[in-house]
Amino acid sequence: MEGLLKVKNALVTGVTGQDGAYLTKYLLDKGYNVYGTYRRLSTPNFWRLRHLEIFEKLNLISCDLSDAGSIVEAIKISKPDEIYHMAAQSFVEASFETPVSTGDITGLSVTRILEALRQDGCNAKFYFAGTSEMFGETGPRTNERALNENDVFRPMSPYAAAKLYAYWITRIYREGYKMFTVNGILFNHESPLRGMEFVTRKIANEVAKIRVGLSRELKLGNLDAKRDWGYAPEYIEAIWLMLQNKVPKDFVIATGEAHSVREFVEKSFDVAKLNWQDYVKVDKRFLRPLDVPCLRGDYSLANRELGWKPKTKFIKLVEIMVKEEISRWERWLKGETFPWDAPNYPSEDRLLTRGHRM
Ligand code: NDP
Ligand code: GDR
Repeated sequence: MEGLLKVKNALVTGVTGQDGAYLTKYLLDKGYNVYGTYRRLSTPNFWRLRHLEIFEKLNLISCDLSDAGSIVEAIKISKPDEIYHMAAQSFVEASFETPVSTGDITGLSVTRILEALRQDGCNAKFYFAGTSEMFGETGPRTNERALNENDVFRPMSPYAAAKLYAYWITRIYREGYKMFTVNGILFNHESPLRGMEFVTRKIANEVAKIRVGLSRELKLGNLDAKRDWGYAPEYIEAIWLMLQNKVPKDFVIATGEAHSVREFVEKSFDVAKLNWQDYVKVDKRFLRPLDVPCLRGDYSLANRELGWKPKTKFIKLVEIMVKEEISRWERWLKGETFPWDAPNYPSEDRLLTRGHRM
């Protein structure tokens, strides 16, 4: 009988990013035929897929989210049973610099995909990568209350506003056209494959460079912000479970704990056996026009209905990230080459734009 089971096709947008790469590996391991979209760049960006040793195993399709035709083409080529829409302009800070293109890529692209599916009569199940940032100001000032699927959304950035538009479009197509579309409301999830701009990877990388003698300071913005940080590979399982659920439904995925950026800094320097106060400087260029003070998630619905719960808690996550970064820089100093972004990453001092003018 096993030979008669149809191999499922999955279309994953944004396979060059953290979640797209982990999700592709997860689906390949489950026996899926995976089609992944990437956008044409002047220099290819496949280091995460090479790190996970899956670059040769997936089918790559060039597709830009601003280009509806390329989305239609990706659906035609892949004939998907399941679509995981992970691609986005995902950096909150950058959304203040490019609010219009963030609205287009992070928000409107979802309508492009759903409309392409509807017009094609394609029955693929659709996952949208929603975010805790949509809660924005609803997040309490302190971490006494965790947010769930019934809390009100009050976004505080162009990124969060774009995601909220896409969240509603996903629900509208579900209710209006009876399509199987779901919103994951995922809180921050991190890993050694995280983009370098995000605060956890930025901290882990700089602490490691200080440890091996390649840097002397770490410049950060708001140290008081609190986030609910989980381990990315575990969140991928929750994403998959949402599309296996009998009914299309939205779920919060989180650890249930919030910690401040300051705590992440302290624990990271502890792992490297250094005193954080000797190295950390607050630089106002890293402050945002608005910043959500605290986000903590209540994952009990996902626990009850999907059987999902987080395993890796805060201290372990910090340890995984800092140890991996120290090991990478040590290998690099020995002359080893391996798939990794850090050595080519310029100092943020050379990259900042809007912050310089504030
Ligand atoms: P990343 O920033 O690591 O990856 C984003 C992906 O989107 C990359 O593959 C990127 O391609 C692609 N992309 C960006 N712009 C375009 C475009 N115009 N056309 C085609 N592709 C594009 O994000 P994550 O993996 O961390 O997150 C995945 C998704 O989940 C995102 O939608 C994010 O907003 C959301 N999310 C993430 C959370 C987290 O904590 N990680 C929490 C909640 C939601 P390229 O490599 O070329 O830049
Ligand atoms: P976030 O992640 O905005 O929560 O969005 P990020 O790591 O960028 O910021 C977390 C908090 O740290 C504060 N912070 C700094 N942030 C950055 N990047 N750099 C700094 O130097 C710095 N100093 C302090 C920020 O102000 C903020 O409060 C992430 C993304 O993955 C989104 O795509 C996703 O939707 C949400 O998580 C959930």
